Amino acid sequence: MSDMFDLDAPTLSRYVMKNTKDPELVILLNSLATSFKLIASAVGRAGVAKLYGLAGEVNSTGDDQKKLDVMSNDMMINALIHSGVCCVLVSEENEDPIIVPADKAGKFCVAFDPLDGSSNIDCNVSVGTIFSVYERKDGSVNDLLRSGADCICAGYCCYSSAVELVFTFNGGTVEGFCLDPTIGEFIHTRIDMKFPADGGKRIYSCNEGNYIHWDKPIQDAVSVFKSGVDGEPYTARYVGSMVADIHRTLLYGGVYIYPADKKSPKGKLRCLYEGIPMALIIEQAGGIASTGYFQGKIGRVAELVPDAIHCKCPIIMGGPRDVGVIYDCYKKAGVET
Ligand code: P6P
Repeated sequence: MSDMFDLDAPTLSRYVMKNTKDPELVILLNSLATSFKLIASAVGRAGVAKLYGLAGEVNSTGDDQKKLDVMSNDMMINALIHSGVCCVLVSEENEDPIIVPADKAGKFCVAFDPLDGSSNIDCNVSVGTIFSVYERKDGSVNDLLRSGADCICAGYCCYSSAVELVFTFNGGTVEGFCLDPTIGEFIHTRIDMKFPADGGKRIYSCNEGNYIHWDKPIQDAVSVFKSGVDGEPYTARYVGSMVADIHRTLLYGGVYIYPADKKSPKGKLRCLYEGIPMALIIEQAGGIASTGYFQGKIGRVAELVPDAIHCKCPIIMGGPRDVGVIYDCYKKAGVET
Protein backbone atom coordinates (compact mmCIF):
# COMPACT_ATOMS: atom_id res chain seq x y z
CA MET A 1 0.00 0.00 0.00
CA SER A 2 1.34 3.45 -0.91
CA ASP A 3 1.28 6.06 1.85
CA MET A 4 -1.80 7.71 0.42
CA PHE A 5 -3.59 5.03 -1.56
CA ASP A 6 -4.80 1.48 -0.86
CA LEU A 7 -3.81 -0.64 -3.83
CA ASP A 8 -5.98 -3.50 -2.61
CA ALA A 9 -9.11 -1.76 -1.27
CA PRO A 10 -11.28 -4.11 0.83
CA THR A 11 -14.61 -3.06 -0.66
CA LEU A 12 -18.14 -4.09 0.25
CA SER A 13 -18.59 -6.07 -2.99
CA ARG A 14 -15.40 -8.04 -2.36
CA TYR A 15 -16.48 -8.92 1.18
CA VAL A 16 -19.96 -10.07 0.14
CA MET A 17 -18.69 -12.20 -2.77
CA LYS A 18 -15.93 -13.77 -0.65
CA ASN A 19 -18.31 -14.61 2.21
CA THR A 20 -21.44 -15.65 0.32
CA LYS A 21 -20.38 -16.60 -3.23
CA ASP A 22 -23.82 -15.21 -4.15
CA PRO A 23 -23.64 -12.62 -6.96
CA GLU A 24 -27.28 -11.67 -6.33
CA LEU A 25 -26.41 -10.78 -2.73
CA VAL A 26 -23.52 -8.68 -4.08
CA ILE A 27 -26.03 -6.88 -6.31
CA LEU A 28 -28.43 -6.41 -3.39
CA LEU A 29 -25.81 -5.01 -0.99
CA ASN A 30 -24.47 -2.74 -3.73
CA SER A 31 -27.98 -1.46 -4.45
CA LEU A 32 -28.49 -0.78 -0.76
CA ALA A 33 -25.06 0.90 -0.66
CA THR A 34 -26.01 3.09 -3.62
CA SER A 35 -29.11 4.28 -1.78
CA PHE A 36 -27.04 4.92 1.38
CA LYS A 37 -24.61 7.07 -0.65
CA LEU A 38 -27.53 9.02 -2.15
CA ILE A 39 -29.12 9.49 1.30
CA ALA A 40 -25.76 10.54 2.79
CA SER A 41 -25.38 13.13 0.02
CA ALA A 42 -28.90 14.50 0.61
CA VAL A 43 -28.50 14.56 4.41
CA GLY A 44 -25.09 16.23 4.11
CA ARG A 45 -26.40 18.94 1.77
CA ALA A 46 -29.79 19.42 3.46
CA GLY A 47 -28.98 22.90 4.72
CA VAL A 48 -27.63 24.16 1.41
CA ALA A 49 -30.34 22.51 -0.68
CA LYS A 50 -33.13 23.70 1.61
CA LEU A 51 -34.18 20.12 2.45
CA TYR A 52 -35.00 20.74 6.09
CA GLY A 53 -38.55 20.85 7.27
CA LEU A 54 -41.75 18.96 6.63
CA ALA A 55 -42.95 17.42 3.40
CA GLY A 56 -46.55 18.08 4.38
CA GLU A 57 -47.47 14.36 4.53
CA VAL A 58 -47.89 11.80 7.34
CA ASN A 59 -46.32 8.29 7.22
CA SER A 60 -47.61 4.86 8.28
CA THR A 61 -46.47 5.57 11.82
CA GLY A 62 -48.48 8.77 11.94
CA ASP A 63 -45.26 10.82 11.98
CA ASP A 64 -45.06 14.04 9.98
CA GLN A 65 -42.84 13.17 7.03
CA LYS A 66 -39.75 15.32 6.56
CA LYS A 67 -38.68 16.22 3.03
CA LEU A 68 -35.66 13.99 3.58
CA ASP A 69 -37.90 11.10 4.73
CA VAL A 70 -39.67 11.17 1.38
CA MET A 71 -36.44 11.57 -0.63
CA SER A 72 -34.62 8.81 1.27
CA ASN A 73 -37.57 6.51 0.85
CA ASP A 74 -37.74 7.13 -2.90
CA MET A 75 -33.98 6.63 -3.22
CA MET A 76 -34.19 3.21 -1.53
CA ILE A 77 -37.31 2.04 -3.35
CA ASN A 78 -35.90 3.01 -6.76
CA ALA A 79 -32.50 1.43 -6.08
CA LEU A 80 -34.06 -1.83 -4.86
CA ILE A 81 -36.74 -2.12 -7.57
CA HIS A 82 -34.14 -1.55 -10.32
CA SER A 83 -31.62 -3.91 -8.71
CA GLY A 84 -33.53 -6.80 -10.32
CA VAL A 85 -33.05 -8.99 -7.21
CA CYS A 86 -36.00 -7.91 -5.01
CA CYS A 87 -39.65 -9.01 -5.09
CA VAL A 88 -41.27 -7.42 -1.99
CA LEU A 89 -40.36 -4.17 -0.21
CA VAL A 90 -41.69 -2.80 3.09
CA SER A 91 -40.85 0.71 4.21
CA GLU A 92 -41.79 2.57 7.38
CA GLU A 93 -42.81 5.40 5.07
CA ASN A 94 -45.32 3.31 3.10
CA GLU A 95 -48.59 2.03 4.59
CA ASP A 96 -48.66 -0.90 2.17
CA PRO A 97 -45.95 -3.28 0.94
CA ILE A 98 -44.47 -2.72 -2.52
CA ILE A 99 -44.65 -5.75 -4.83
CA VAL A 100 -41.90 -5.40 -7.47
CA PRO A 101 -43.15 -5.80 -11.08
CA ALA A 102 -42.51 -9.34 -12.38
CA ASP A 103 -40.07 -8.15 -15.06
CA LYS A 104 -37.81 -6.70 -12.36
CA ALA A 105 -38.50 -9.22 -9.55
CA GLY A 106 -35.84 -11.33 -7.83
CA LYS A 107 -35.35 -13.52 -4.78
CA PHE A 108 -35.01 -11.01 -1.92
CA CYS A 109 -37.59 -9.30 0.30
CA VAL A 110 -36.35 -6.15 2.04
CA ALA A 111 -37.85 -4.18 4.93
CA PHE A 112 -36.37 -0.84 5.87
CA ASP A 113 -36.70 2.42 7.77
CA PRO A 114 -35.04 4.75 5.27
CA LEU A 115 -34.29 7.63 7.62
CA ASP A 116 -34.71 6.58 11.23
CA GLY A 117 -34.47 9.42 13.71
CA SER A 118 -35.39 12.01 11.11
CA SER A 119 -37.10 14.17 13.72
CA ASN A 120 -33.49 15.11 14.55
CA ILE A 121 -32.49 16.02 11.00
CA ASP A 122 -33.20 19.76 11.14
CA CYS A 123 -30.68 20.17 14.00
CA ASN A 124 -27.98 18.02 12.37
CA VAL A 125 -28.16 15.12 14.84
CA SER A 126 -27.08 11.69 13.49
CA VAL A 127 -29.72 9.68 11.66
CA GLY A 128 -29.65 6.29 9.98
CA THR A 129 -31.18 3.62 7.78
CA ILE A 130 -32.09 0.20 9.19
CA PHE A 131 -32.82 -2.83 7.01
CA SER A 132 -33.62 -6.53 7.11
CA VAL A 133 -33.49 -9.01 4.22
CA TYR A 134 -35.43 -12.28 3.78
CA GLU A 135 -35.49 -14.75 0.90
CA ARG A 136 -38.61 -15.09 -1.22
CA LYS A 137 -41.04 -17.91 -0.42
CA ASP A 138 -44.21 -16.98 -2.33
CA GLY A 139 -43.37 -13.41 -3.28
CA SER A 140 -46.06 -11.97 -1.03
CA VAL A 141 -45.75 -9.75 2.03
CA ASN A 142 -45.94 -12.93 4.14
CA ASP A 143 -42.30 -13.54 3.15
CA LEU A 144 -41.41 -10.67 5.53
CA LEU A 145 -43.68 -11.72 8.41
CA ARG A 146 -41.06 -14.09 9.78
CA SER A 147 -38.80 -14.08 12.82
CA GLY A 148 -35.14 -13.16 12.84
CA ALA A 149 -34.32 -16.84 12.39
CA ASP A 150 -35.34 -16.47 8.74
CA CYS A 151 -33.69 -13.09 8.22
CA ILE A 152 -30.66 -13.64 5.98
CA CYS A 153 -29.08 -10.20 6.34
CA ALA A 154 -29.61 -7.31 8.77
CA GLY A 155 -27.91 -3.98 9.18
CA TYR A 156 -27.90 -0.23 9.49
CA CYS A 157 -26.17 2.76 7.95
CA CYS A 158 -25.30 5.69 10.23
CA TYR A 159 -25.10 9.19 8.70
CA SER A 160 -22.90 11.12 11.10
CA SER A 161 -19.33 12.43 11.28
CA ALA A 162 -18.68 9.42 9.07
CA VAL A 163 -21.08 7.35 6.98
CA GLU A 164 -20.80 3.82 8.35
CA LEU A 165 -22.58 0.65 7.25
CA VAL A 166 -22.78 -2.19 9.79
CA PHE A 167 -24.38 -5.50 8.87
CA THR A 168 -24.37 -9.22 9.40
CA PHE A 169 -25.42 -12.28 7.43
CA ASN A 170 -27.55 -14.40 9.74
CA GLY A 171 -25.33 -16.55 11.91
CA GLY A 172 -22.29 -14.61 10.76
CA THR A 173 -20.08 -11.93 12.23
CA VAL A 174 -20.87 -8.23 12.46
CA GLU A 175 -18.81 -6.14 10.06
CA GLY A 176 -18.36 -2.37 9.61
CA PHE A 177 -17.75 -0.46 6.38
CA CYS A 178 -16.96 3.26 6.24
CA LEU A 179 -17.80 5.29 3.13
CA ASP A 180 -14.67 6.73 1.50
CA PRO A 181 -16.16 9.76 -0.24
CA THR A 182 -13.08 10.19 -2.41
CA ILE A 183 -13.87 6.97 -4.28
CA GLY A 184 -17.54 6.45 -3.35
CA GLU A 185 -16.88 3.00 -1.90
CA PHE A 186 -17.74 1.42 1.46
CA ILE A 187 -14.39 0.16 2.78
CA HIS A 188 -14.14 -2.66 5.34
CA THR A 189 -12.93 -0.90 8.51
CA ARG A 190 -14.27 -2.94 11.44
CA ILE A 191 -13.84 -6.73 11.44
CA ASP A 192 -15.96 -9.07 13.59
CA MET A 193 -17.41 -6.35 15.82
CA LYS A 194 -18.04 -7.48 19.41
CA PHE A 195 -19.27 -5.86 22.59
CA PRO A 196 -16.33 -4.88 24.86
CA ALA A 197 -15.33 -8.08 26.70
CA ASP A 198 -15.40 -6.34 30.11
CA GLY A 199 -18.77 -4.73 29.38
CA GLY A 200 -17.13 -1.46 28.39
CA LYS A 201 -18.44 1.92 29.46
CA ARG A 202 -21.32 1.94 31.94
CA ILE A 203 -23.88 3.82 29.82
CA TYR A 204 -27.67 3.61 30.00
CA SER A 205 -29.65 5.00 27.10
CA CYS A 206 -33.40 5.65 27.32
CA ASN A 207 -36.00 8.39 27.17
CA GLU A 208 -36.52 9.09 30.86
CA GLY A 209 -39.50 11.24 29.97
CA ASN A 210 -41.38 7.94 29.84
CA TYR A 211 -40.39 6.99 33.43
CA ILE A 212 -43.88 7.26 34.88
CA HIS A 213 -45.23 4.86 32.24
CA TRP A 214 -42.61 2.13 32.77
CA ASP A 215 -43.13 -1.14 34.63
CA LYS A 216 -41.58 -1.13 38.11
CA PRO A 217 -38.64 -3.44 37.20
CA ILE A 218 -37.58 -1.00 34.48
CA GLN A 219 -37.96 1.95 36.85
CA ASP A 220 -35.91 0.05 39.44
CA ALA A 221 -33.20 -0.81 36.90
CA VAL A 222 -32.80 2.82 35.80
CA SER A 223 -32.61 3.81 39.48
CA VAL A 224 -29.81 1.25 39.91
CA PHE A 225 -27.99 2.73 36.92
CA LYS A 226 -28.32 6.18 38.48
CA SER A 227 -26.97 5.05 41.87
CA GLY A 228 -24.19 2.98 40.29
CA VAL A 229 -23.23 -0.70 40.46
CA ASP A 230 -20.36 -1.98 42.64
CA GLY A 231 -19.47 1.63 43.28
CA GLU A 232 -19.22 2.29 39.53
CA PRO A 233 -21.47 5.16 38.37
CA TYR A 234 -23.31 4.99 35.02
CA THR A 235 -23.52 7.76 32.44
CA ALA A 236 -26.76 8.66 30.65
CA ARG A 237 -26.55 9.03 26.87
CA TYR A 238 -29.64 9.33 24.67
CA VAL A 239 -29.50 10.68 21.11
CA GLY A 240 -33.11 9.89 20.26
CA SER A 241 -31.93 8.24 17.05
CA MET A 242 -31.87 4.45 17.39
CA VAL A 243 -29.03 3.90 14.91
CA ALA A 244 -26.77 6.35 16.78
CA ASP A 245 -27.71 4.94 20.20
CA ILE A 246 -27.26 1.31 19.13
CA HIS A 247 -23.98 2.05 17.29
CA ARG A 248 -22.54 3.71 20.41
CA THR A 249 -23.83 0.89 22.65
CA LEU A 250 -22.21 -1.74 20.41
CA LEU A 251 -18.88 0.06 20.27
CA TYR A 252 -18.60 1.52 23.78
CA GLY A 253 -20.81 -0.80 25.85
CA GLY A 254 -23.93 -0.09 27.87
CA VAL A 255 -27.63 -0.68 27.27
CA TYR A 256 -30.31 0.94 25.12
CA ILE A 257 -33.93 0.48 26.14
CA TYR A 258 -37.29 1.40 24.70
CA PRO A 259 -39.54 -0.92 26.75
CA ALA A 260 -43.22 -1.68 26.54
CA ASP A 261 -45.05 0.55 28.99
CA LYS A 262 -48.51 1.83 29.92
CA LYS A 263 -48.35 4.42 27.12
CA SER A 264 -46.99 2.00 24.49
CA PRO A 265 -48.02 -1.54 25.53
CA LYS A 266 -46.06 -3.06 22.60
CA GLY A 267 -43.21 -0.56 22.76
CA LYS A 268 -42.64 2.22 20.23
CA LEU A 269 -40.10 0.77 17.81
CA ARG A 270 -41.04 -1.30 14.78
CA CYS A 271 -40.38 -5.04 14.89
CA LEU A 272 -39.64 -5.84 11.24
CA TYR A 273 -37.30 -2.97 10.30
CA GLU A 274 -35.97 -1.78 13.67
CA GLY A 275 -36.24 -4.48 16.34
CA ILE A 276 -35.32 -7.64 14.45
CA PRO A 277 -32.38 -6.27 12.41
CA MET A 278 -30.87 -4.56 15.44
CA ALA A 279 -31.43 -7.69 17.54
CA LEU A 280 -29.44 -9.83 15.08
CA ILE A 281 -26.59 -7.31 15.09
CA ILE A 282 -26.55 -7.10 18.90
CA GLU A 283 -26.74 -10.87 19.46
CA GLN A 284 -24.13 -11.73 16.87
CA ALA A 285 -21.80 -9.18 18.49
CA GLY A 286 -22.17 -10.99 21.83
CA GLY A 287 -24.94 -8.84 23.34
CA ILE A 288 -28.49 -9.49 24.50
CA ALA A 289 -31.55 -8.25 22.55
CA SER A 290 -34.52 -8.77 24.87
CA THR A 291 -38.16 -7.78 24.76
CA GLY A 292 -38.23 -7.42 28.54
CA TYR A 293 -41.47 -8.70 30.05
CA PHE A 294 -43.73 -8.96 26.98
CA GLN A 295 -46.56 -11.34 26.01
CA GLY A 296 -46.22 -13.14 29.35
CA LYS A 297 -42.47 -13.75 29.37
CA ILE A 298 -38.97 -12.34 28.96
CA GLY A 299 -38.20 -13.11 25.31
CA ARG A 300 -35.73 -12.48 22.50
CA VAL A 301 -36.61 -9.79 19.96
CA ALA A 302 -35.13 -12.05 17.25
CA GLU A 303 -37.76 -14.72 18.03
CA LEU A 304 -40.73 -12.41 17.50
CA VAL A 305 -42.86 -13.12 14.43
CA PRO A 306 -44.30 -9.83 13.14
CA ASP A 307 -48.10 -10.09 12.85
CA ALA A 308 -48.21 -7.01 10.60
CA ILE A 309 -45.56 -5.12 8.63
CA HIS A 310 -45.63 -2.08 10.95
CA CYS A 311 -46.14 -3.91 14.26
CA LYS A 312 -44.16 -2.72 17.27
CA CYS A 313 -41.94 -4.44 19.81
CA PRO A 314 -40.19 -3.57 23.08
CA ILE A 315 -36.43 -3.17 23.00
CA ILE A 316 -33.78 -3.89 25.66
CA MET A 317 -30.43 -4.19 23.87
CA GLY A 318 -26.92 -4.15 25.26
CA GLY A 319 -24.05 -6.06 26.75
CA PRO A 320 -24.68 -8.97 29.16
CA ARG A 321 -23.39 -6.99 32.18
CA ASP A 322 -25.84 -4.15 31.80
CA VAL A 323 -28.85 -6.11 30.54
CA GLY A 324 -28.16 -8.30 33.59
CA VAL A 325 -28.93 -5.35 35.87
CA ILE A 326 -32.39 -5.15 34.27
CA TYR A 327 -32.90 -8.91 34.54
CA ASP A 328 -31.98 -8.79 38.25
CA CYS A 329 -34.75 -6.24 38.78
CA TYR A 330 -37.23 -8.51 36.98
CA LYS A 331 -36.11 -11.46 39.14
CA LYS A 332 -36.66 -9.39 42.30
CA ALA A 333 -40.19 -8.75 40.98
CA GLY A 334 -40.69 -12.50 40.66
CA VAL A 335 -40.35 -12.63 36.85
CA GLU A 336 -38.36 -15.54 35.42
CA THR A 337 -35.62 -14.29 33.10
P1 P6P B 1 -38.58 9.15 21.53
C1 P6P B 1 -36.95 7.87 16.16
O1 P6P B 1 -38.25 8.39 15.96
C2 P6P B 1 -37.11 6.50 16.81
O2 P6P B 1 -37.85 5.66 16.00
C3 P6P B 1 -35.75 5.91 17.14
O3 P6P B 1 -34.78 6.21 16.20
C4 P6P B 1 -35.43 6.53 18.48
O4 P6P B 1 -34.57 5.70 19.27
C5 P6P B 1 -36.81 6.67 19.12
O5 P6P B 1 -37.77 6.67 18.06
C6 P6P B 1 -36.92 7.96 19.89
O6 P6P B 1 -38.21 7.98 20.45
O7 P6P B 1 -39.96 8.78 22.01
O8 P6P B 1 -37.53 9.06 22.63
O9 P6P B 1 -38.51 10.46 20.79
